[in-house]
Parts: sequence; structure tokens; C-alpha cells
Amino acid sequence: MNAAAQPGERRGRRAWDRCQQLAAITSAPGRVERLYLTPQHARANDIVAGWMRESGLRTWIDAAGNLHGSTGSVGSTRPRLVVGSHLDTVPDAGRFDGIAGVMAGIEVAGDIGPSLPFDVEVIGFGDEEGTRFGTALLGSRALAGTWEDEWWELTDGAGITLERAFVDFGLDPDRVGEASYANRDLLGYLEVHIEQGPTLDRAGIPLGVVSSIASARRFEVMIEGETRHSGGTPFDERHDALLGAAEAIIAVERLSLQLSVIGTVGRLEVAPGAVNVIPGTATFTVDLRARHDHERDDSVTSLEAVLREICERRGLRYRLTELHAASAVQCADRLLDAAREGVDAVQRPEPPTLFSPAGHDGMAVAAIADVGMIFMRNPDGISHHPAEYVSPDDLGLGTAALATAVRALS
Ligand code: HGY
Ligand code: MN
Ligand code: MN
Repeated sequence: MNAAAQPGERRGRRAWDRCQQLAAITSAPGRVERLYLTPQHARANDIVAGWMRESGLRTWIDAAGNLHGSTGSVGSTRPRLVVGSHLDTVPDAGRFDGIAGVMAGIEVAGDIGPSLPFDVEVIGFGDEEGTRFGTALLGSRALAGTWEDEWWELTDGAGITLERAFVDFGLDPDRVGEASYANRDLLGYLEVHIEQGPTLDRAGIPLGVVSSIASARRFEVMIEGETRHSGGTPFDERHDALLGAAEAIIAVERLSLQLSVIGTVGRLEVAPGAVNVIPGTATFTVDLRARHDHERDDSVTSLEAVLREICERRGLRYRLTELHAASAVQCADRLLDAAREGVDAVQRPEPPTLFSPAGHDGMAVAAIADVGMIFMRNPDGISHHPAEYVSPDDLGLGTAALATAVRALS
């Protein structure tokens, strides 16, 4: 334990209260839902920018809608350390995924930033989850300079393209490249985040450090069959898209248990969707994660073989569309050591070193900077759910650990 941790712990309470306040900025009354480039995103940016300014940070919105708050002055040529996380959510979300890391970053930058020989820049990324447009990490990919032009045609549930959403938000799609920090002198990227699994809670330890982040790919699978009368069509003449999808979905679980991959089907839509009509199409998503890219990619090959076999046997067709891909990221030793030093300063047990099966903005930022992460205990590990939680004390410890980690990079 280190006395230097105390201010950070006190400020953890304020960070926690702010997570609660931000939960009220939602597009779905009674639930937390804040999506990229929506009025709720703009409102959250405004409120968080106000908190950043209260902490003495200079704020701006970049060309992709990400919010920045820096200890540096305009035109500063000092190296910069980026800390932060995301302000967007999944549907019916919790209150801490992403948000807690931005709030902790503001406390640390405001507290110790001015005394450091480099600028500390807090970023609240606009899109990490990919909830609105299917492709994740849009905010951090703009920062990393890895934006892809084909994304402009992505649409949300209402058919609005990403390009249109940029314009509606007051951004210029032609200028998205200006959000890139690819040529900036970055000391690294540090992120505090709740653990989205139960390891720390089961061990009874508040904080851990992250060694690597999982490789991921996401797909939309559309299975096409034939829409016909549910009563009159004999079974040997049916091409039921939903039955094909049902077999494929069970196969995703089987492949996950057989291969070193975590596969989930989180969305399924059936058309025409009438009680007395054989489904003509069934469309579902597949989310695949693994420690290593080759394991993830092998599972995609296996999934395709399964889809081919099911469709041949049932007289169906399938189309596989990739929505998102991100490589596994190894946290850099330098930042891992700083994170460990930070955690060591605030808790007695050795910090466990954790692999993150959850995705984070660091996956994108790793293209331009070394990445390090600190995880905070989350009771039962529940996340992407309203019951998601981190205690004010643990957020205080995470904030204090981040402060020491940032100092350690001086
Ligand atoms: O999907 C994820 O892993 C994350 O929480 N964005
Ligand atoms: Mn999340
Ligand atoms: Mn997150």
C-alpha cells in the first residue's frame, strides 16, 4: 500500500457518481442505450467535456466524434500518453463498461497530469461496441488511422448509412482522416475497465493487469430456403431456412467446445415470420473470439464447412458477411510493468495477469501505440447487462492504480 494512492481513491467516488449520471443519457427510457453518432452521443460528449474542463483539461471533438480532453496546450509538441475508454453502450447496457475508464482517466489527468513531463490525453471513444453499425471500434480505428472507406455504406437498423450519420452529427466524412494519430508521438495507451468475467471476483482481488486481448471476428449469416404453406407442404418438399439456422447455431456451440474459440449467436431474425408460413430466410450473427488469430480463423473454416453441409442436405443457400475483424493484441511489457506497479501500489495481493476475452479500444489503438490495461473487479463478472457493477471503492483503487501507472511512465 502506498499513501500516494489516497487522492485517487477519493476521486473514485466522483468517477462512480458520474457513471450513474451518464446512465441517464439514453435513447431507451428505463434502460441504458447510447449509440454512436446519435443525439445521446452528442449529449454525453457535452456532459463529459464539461467534467473534463472542470478538471482543467482542454477539450475537443475529433473528426470521428470522439471526445478528447488534454493537459497539453494547443500546438503542444510534447509526447502524449493517451488514457481512456468508450462512451457508447450495447442495448440494455450496464453503467460502467467503458464509461468507468473514461471517468478514471479524467480524475488522473486532472490530478497529476500537469506535473508530468508529457501531455496526458483522455479520450471517450464514440464507438467501441459496434451496436449501431455492426462494425466495432469505429472510434478507435479512426484514431489509429485504420478507417476503411467501405464502412461508409454500413447501415443502422433504420437504414441510415454511416456516411449520413456523420453528416447528421455535424461531421464531414471527407475529413475522417484528421482524427488519425498515426503520425503522433504517443507514449502509449492505458485503459482502466471493469473485468467482464468473474476471475477477480472469485479470487477476492480488486484489480488485475491484462496481458492480452482476444482476437475477434463477427459475421452475419443469411440462410435462404423457400417460403411455403405450413400445412400443405409435405416434409420432403420443405426447405426451411430456420431449421438450417437452428442446426448451424447448435454447431457454433459445438465448435466452441471442440476448438479454442468462444462463439456466440446473439441475434436471429426469421422472415416472413408468420405462424403458418415456412421460414424463407433466417439471418443470424456469429461472434467468435480466441486467444490467437489462427484459432479464430480455423473456427471460421469449420463454420463454413458446417454451413455448406447443412445447406446441401436441406436444399438451402447461405451467405456469410463479415462484420468485424480484429487481431489479438499483446499488451506491451513497458505498459504491463507500469500497470503492475500501479496495482501493486494500491492492493496487497499480487495483481493477477488476465487474458481479456472481451474486446477493447486498445485493440485498435495497438496499431499506433503500445497498449496496457488494468481490470477492476466486477461482482459475478456480469456485463452487457443492467446489473453490471463495480464498487466505488474498487473504482477508487483502479483510479489510484492508473495514477501510479501513469507516473511510472515518466
Ligand atoms: O464485445 C466486446 O467484447 C466488448 O465489450 N466490446
Ligand atoms: Mn462492452
Ligand atoms: Mn468496454
